[in-house]
Amino acid sequence: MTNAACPIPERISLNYHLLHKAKVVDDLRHIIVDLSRACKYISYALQTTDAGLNATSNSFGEEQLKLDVLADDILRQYLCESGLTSCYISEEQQDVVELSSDAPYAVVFDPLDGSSLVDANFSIGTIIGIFGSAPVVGQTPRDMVGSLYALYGPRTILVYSTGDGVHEFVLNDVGEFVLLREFIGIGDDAKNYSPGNLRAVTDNAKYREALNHWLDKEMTLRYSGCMVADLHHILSKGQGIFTNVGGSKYPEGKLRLVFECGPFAYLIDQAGGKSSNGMQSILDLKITDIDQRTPLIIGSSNEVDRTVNALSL
Ligand code: FDP
Repeated sequence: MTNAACPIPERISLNYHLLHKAKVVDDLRHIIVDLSRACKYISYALQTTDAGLNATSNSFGEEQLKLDVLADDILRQYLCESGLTSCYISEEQQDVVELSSDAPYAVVFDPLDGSSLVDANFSIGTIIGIFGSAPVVGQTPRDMVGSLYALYGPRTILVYSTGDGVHEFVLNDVGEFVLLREFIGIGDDAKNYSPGNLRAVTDNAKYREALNHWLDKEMTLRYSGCMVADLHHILSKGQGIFTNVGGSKYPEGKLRLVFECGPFAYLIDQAGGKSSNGMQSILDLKITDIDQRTPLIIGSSNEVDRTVNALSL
């Protein structure tokens, strides 16, 4: 509620936006604000911490960078503090982590997506999905009540949706996320393409054909190797297509449904775009395993349809 004593502020903070624009219930607002505080801390850690390798590997056998572990710890700490999380699933943890059984939300996250790019000083990000109940296994990404990501680039950006459009915030000099753009939209046609797991074209002839189509159409290649940055590019430019499909090395593509594809499918759908695994919307894929991988074709709807068709012919 606004009144004379509380005029509409010049700068709209994330908290204000959640309260007055998205009008989400208080618990959801609080957990999103707490998660944004974790992202702020991660952003700071990226600028000030050694990017060396940690001597451990994660549950999927990948080398964990120190920063991966740190980002995972920071998110856990804020989720514990919020008291609103019954359990969480992190790309850096082997199993579901139980917190307060009677709390309302189950949270899924990739604490540092694209972390192999840290030493090259490329942009990286954090991806988060929020479910209104546990367990997450058995649900679909459509069941989420909110999704957000942070992009750590020249500026730190936070983008969220709670089912009423997609909204973008920038971290300002005093450490507050302030509104940049509301109701970000994605057009139906793509001019940019972002082809992940491109090594698959050596043994996936249909993926090679899809690539040839983009080359023949003289579309513009925009691929950084960090999913958060590459999908933020699509949201930011209002068009584009991103793919990560299978070949012999990664038969289902490289990306994971729970922490990567699901949260982004929710956001892109809210922006008017579309996602598919080649057969159905990512939003309708049942989560059967926390480390489940899925092919992903996502972005401008006409280009998603055309590419799905090309890949299935
Ligand atoms: P990374 O392994 O560096 O964490 O999560 C997987 C991911 O990054 C995505 O961010 C990125 O889109 C993808 O891998 C890159 O895959 P390719 O190298 O196969 O293109």
